[in-house]
Amino acid sequence: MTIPIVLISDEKFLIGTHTTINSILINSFENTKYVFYLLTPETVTQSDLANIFTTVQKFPNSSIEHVNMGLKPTLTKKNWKSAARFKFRIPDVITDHDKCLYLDSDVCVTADLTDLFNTELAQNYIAGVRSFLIGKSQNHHYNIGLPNLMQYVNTGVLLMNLKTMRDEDVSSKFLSAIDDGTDYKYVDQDCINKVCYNRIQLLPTKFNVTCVTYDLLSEGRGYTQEADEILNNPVIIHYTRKLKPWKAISNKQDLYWHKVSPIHSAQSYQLFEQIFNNVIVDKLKYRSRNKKLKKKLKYANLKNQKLKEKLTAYEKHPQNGLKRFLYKLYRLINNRRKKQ
Ligand SMILES: [Mn+2]
Repeated sequence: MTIPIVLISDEKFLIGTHTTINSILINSFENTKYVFYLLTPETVTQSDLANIFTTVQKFPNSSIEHVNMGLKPTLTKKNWKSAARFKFRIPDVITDHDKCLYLDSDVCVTADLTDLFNTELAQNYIAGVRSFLIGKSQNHHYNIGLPNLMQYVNTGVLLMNLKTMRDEDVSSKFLSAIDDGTDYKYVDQDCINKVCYNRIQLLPTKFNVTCVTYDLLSEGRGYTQEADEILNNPVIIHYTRKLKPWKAISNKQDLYWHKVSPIHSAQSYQLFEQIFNNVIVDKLKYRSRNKKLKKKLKYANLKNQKLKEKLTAYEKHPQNGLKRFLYKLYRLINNRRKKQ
């Protein structure tokens, strides 16, 4: 089974793309062939992509192709992500396939994607997971000119019916939707949902578990029927928070990102997890003494045993600045220095 997967990234997001791709590869079945298409603006060079290519080459079943999309589109709206325009062009760019999966670079995958890819699309343009946004703003459909939000999907994970979209020139419809005078809140997501309305198939929530979904369900709210499966066996986790998991770690879900990140060694991850569990889960009640902690960490190197001992002493770390603390740890594990 060959599964084409489309990703879009600029130079800043490549760290996410790399982990997304690695998570797919390490969880794939033996006979699944992934063909990645990485769409970037022209500012992304071959050397920026060297690490990602090296990762893909470790899996002889899979391959990756860099698609230079030219200039970064100019932003006419504040909430308009430049990558979105590239997303609209996918049906016209990926002409070798009738169907593909599109994934954001802030998702990670925990299982093989053959089942998801085999979802029958019939005449629908796309399949996606219903957005939890629905609960947050009741008038959203009215604002974007839709009768309801029953099929309003999160566009970070999409199964795309490329053939039908090409036949009906959906790319052009996306592009004209942007400028139809509507005041979109989530520009690309709104345009895609608007144009595809009535031609959208819903997927089980486990295929796009966003931070919002995760938080709601772990608090015992939301769809209860699927809750256990979504919380314990999500197929795709989507880190929708502004603070991405490669910038800070604040919960268990963020920790999984680091488990599948190609940057870590298994050992450093284990240590990381151990510290996380000690620090976050048990020690939240301790008061803040952040400065001292920072000073200590500055001279530490997590990879050696001495530091491991030192870290036991850090358990009295602050509740404030928890994210910073974990971020520091993350940097130390990777021997990264902050660029000044
Ligand atoms: Mn996303």
